Amino acid sequence: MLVRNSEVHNARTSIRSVEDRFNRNFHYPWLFMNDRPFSADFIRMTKGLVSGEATYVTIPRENWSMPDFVDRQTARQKMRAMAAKNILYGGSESYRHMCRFFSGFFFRQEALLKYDYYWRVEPDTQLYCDIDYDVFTFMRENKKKYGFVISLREFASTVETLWGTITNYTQINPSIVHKNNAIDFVVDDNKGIENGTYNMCHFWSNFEIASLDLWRDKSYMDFFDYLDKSRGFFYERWGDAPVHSLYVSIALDKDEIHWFYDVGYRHHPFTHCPEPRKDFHENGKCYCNPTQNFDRNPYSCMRQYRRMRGEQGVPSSLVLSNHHPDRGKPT
Ligand SMILES: Nc1nc2c(ncn2[C@@H]2O[C@H](COP(=O)(O)OP(=O)(O)O)[C@@H](O)[C@H]2O)c(=O)[nH]1
Ligand SMILES: [Mg+2]
Repeated sequence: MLVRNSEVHNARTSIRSVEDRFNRNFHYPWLFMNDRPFSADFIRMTKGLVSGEATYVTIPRENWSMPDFVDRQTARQKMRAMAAKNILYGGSESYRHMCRFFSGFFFRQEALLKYDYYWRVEPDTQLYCDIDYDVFTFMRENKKKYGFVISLREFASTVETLWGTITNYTQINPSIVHKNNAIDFVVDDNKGIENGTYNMCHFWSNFEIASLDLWRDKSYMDFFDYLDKSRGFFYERWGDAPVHSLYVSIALDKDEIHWFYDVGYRHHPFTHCPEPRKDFHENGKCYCNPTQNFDRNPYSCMRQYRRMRGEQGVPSSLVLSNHHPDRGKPT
């Protein structure tokens, strides 16, 4: 969890939820990361909630600052212009450090080096369903590298040149494109990388269960480096969610991506609530309201995800029919 000291109570909400629904049976360690040293109070207020070991990490300055190749003045100007257009977090420098950190640096933190998988947890989130299997074992045994719960559209004004930058990169490095890729999740009409444009779909990265080796791979680190040098983390406001999602959609086998359909989850303002009722609600497993399931919302990208999976033909209002491929997986 990346978190500020001031968010301690929102952090506690999320920790309690992950512990109650999952970790009380598994006791996985928690790692808290912050660009400032954690306060004694933050540590006192969180240590007692976790059932595994807790580690508190201060992020090195060089992973949370503007690199030399970014011009401060230009960055300031661009931020002011985006703020004037009321673009979400358009004027925030710290938000940009956060997005760049999740895109390029969290997985390099020394305290994470000994781990193979992580679950990203954000403050003020809720889990609504018991998760009674080991999600990390699930990832390993099923050869999954990236797991998500909610997908949706990005604000185009935050990533104006991201797609162009990435397609320049794939032209220079065509070998990063996997032959069984998930491009149809991010590009409509079967157009592929060369002819397509980005449809703004991405996995919502405030929840991620993924392989750390996915990001530690030279293939990703070179990709990140290219994006970083093109300065869009500061001159635009590239989010870690589209950066992760586009890489995953291009460079992974689509079967290495997993939709954690069974995880009821909320991060303001959206909820994923598994359906149908008889499987998830009438047996006491979940307590969210299925009618608030974001997957039913036209702004959700589950339709594009299902299309990419070759599951066309299901009306979007019934996205979550009984045909979901991951139902019945180990519990
Ligand atoms: N330590 C620290 N954490 C931050 C900062 N900005 C954002 N975060 C964390 O980064 C994550 C995303 O930030 P959040 O404010 O939730 O953004 P949103 O979910 O996109 O609205 C959360 O885990 C925050 O606690 C910051 O300046 N310092
Ligand atoms: Mg958040």
